[in-house]
Amino acid sequence: MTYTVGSYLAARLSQIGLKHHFAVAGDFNLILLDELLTNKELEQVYCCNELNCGYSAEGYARACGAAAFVVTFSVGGLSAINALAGAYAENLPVVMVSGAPNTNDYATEHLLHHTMATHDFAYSLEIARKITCCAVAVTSPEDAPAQIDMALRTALREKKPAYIEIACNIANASCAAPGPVSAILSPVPSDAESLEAAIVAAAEFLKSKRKPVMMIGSKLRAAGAEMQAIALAESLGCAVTVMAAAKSFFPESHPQYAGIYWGEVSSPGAREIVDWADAILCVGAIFNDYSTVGWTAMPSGPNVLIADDGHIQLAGLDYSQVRLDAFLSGLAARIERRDATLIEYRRIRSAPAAPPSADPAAKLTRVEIFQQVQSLINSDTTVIAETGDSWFNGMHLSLPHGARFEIEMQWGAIGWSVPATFGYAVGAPGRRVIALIGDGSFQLTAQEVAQMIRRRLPAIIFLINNHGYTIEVEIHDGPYNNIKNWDYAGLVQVFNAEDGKGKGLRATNGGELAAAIETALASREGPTLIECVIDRDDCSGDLISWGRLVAKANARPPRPQ
Ligand code: TPU
Ligand code: MG
Repeated sequence: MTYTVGSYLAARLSQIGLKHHFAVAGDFNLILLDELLTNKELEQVYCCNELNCGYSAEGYARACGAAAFVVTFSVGGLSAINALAGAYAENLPVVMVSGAPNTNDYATEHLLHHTMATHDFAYSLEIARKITCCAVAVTSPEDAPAQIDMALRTALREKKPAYIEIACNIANASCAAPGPVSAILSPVPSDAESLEAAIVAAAEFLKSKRKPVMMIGSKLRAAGAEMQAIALAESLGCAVTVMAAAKSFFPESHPQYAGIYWGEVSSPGAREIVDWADAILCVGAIFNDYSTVGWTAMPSGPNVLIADDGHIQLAGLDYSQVRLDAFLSGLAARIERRDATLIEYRRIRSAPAAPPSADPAAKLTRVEIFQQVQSLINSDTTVIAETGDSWFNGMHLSLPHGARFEIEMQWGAIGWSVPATFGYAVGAPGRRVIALIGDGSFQLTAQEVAQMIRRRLPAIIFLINNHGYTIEVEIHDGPYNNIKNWDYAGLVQVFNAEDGKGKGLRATNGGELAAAIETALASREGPTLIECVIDRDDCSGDLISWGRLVAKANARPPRPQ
């Protein structure tokens, strides 16, 4: 078989396990798209715009471990930058492939369309360098295989996005055949001495403690160490709390699960048990202003052990080039049982009282919505929670074994969840994908519902219409938090046009919501959007408390000079 630069890229994407790539066409990438289409193992999936295309790939990477998307030069690529930087923040290997100008036009007096009418064509690559772990421009078929391999290898190793720009007249040029895929997939091993030293030091540290607790963070999945974290937890026997951004990365059905740790807005008992502990094992944690609730809940000091992929810190010691999976499983084999925090957690946790069933004709409330959403969640469900009160409402959902939860808490860009739901559903067709989205967020990327309709994906979108940017209202209110209302349910009809099977429904009371959910479950040939209409001030108590503390952190005056 002979290869072109484009079919080489397709072969590599397929070899690393992708079955799809996302795309928006443009003249600089059309030949490349043709070449990608020659690979029958790889399906091309289209999006309405490049930002959504990037988020779709980001959602796909959450389901499948990696993703790729193709855009045209500059006008496409710059739109997708937000999603690419988001993939960096969220530790997802998303590869953005951009078409690029004909090589004959570089370093000439020519001006090109889709540029700023200057002779600089390098700015896309330069911007990409800032927000990816590897950015390459392919302008010769001889160099293409090595450049493509380097970008894919770096992205997969670092769990960060990469950028590959391919000149439009190179995409179908002949190039060498790919070698073994292990050149891209082989992992970087730990430094054996550092690993051993880190395990010995951590085992000593734990031996000197009576009440250790584990805290699971969102970098655990990227490190591929979820099973090893369970093994360590079981060997230690302690309580295991999970940070909000890592919900579902440690199973909530596990007997040692001790709730969501999120400072003042933790689930019952989780904050108390962390405060009570004499050692905190932070595994893949990210402590930022939001996760520490405006810097009010930041574990620090000599009792904290920080375990990240590539990096272990404790008691004034620092070990680098240590793989997290190897560290956790190595440590699990060397420690003594320390279950005091689990016993204490079971004493202090107070199960939240189940709200009384609402009159089906009573005006819809947030509490009623989430009670009904809860009853939908089974082991095949993935919940996707958008920035807004959906973050806080989502935290209260209890996940049975196998259920997954996706949240974009580090990047926190509203609008992410509509295309991410689309991408996730493309990547995980067997799962029930449920999205929780506020009205304000939905307005940024609404059109991607059309692609769910096009591919007949039965995702269920709960669009919470509280008539505004409520999360911002709770941080700081003003006229800018009011938004134009839409007929959200009616929008689905617009997207259906002549051939779509999507459903748009509106619920203003519990009875209507229950009926809408039944319709959604029976609907296998397209998405269902359920607009849930509630009062503007009907938000979670956690959002109010968190918003007050975040506002306080934002309002700190400048330090005196
Ligand atoms: O439930 P609720 O009302 O809080 O959610 P909704 O209606 O989706 O409103 C979200 C409001 C919001 C804004 C405007 N949350 N964060 N922001 C700031 C923001 C602006 N632009 C981007 C791309 N991301 C943001 N987080
Ligand atoms: Mg809203």
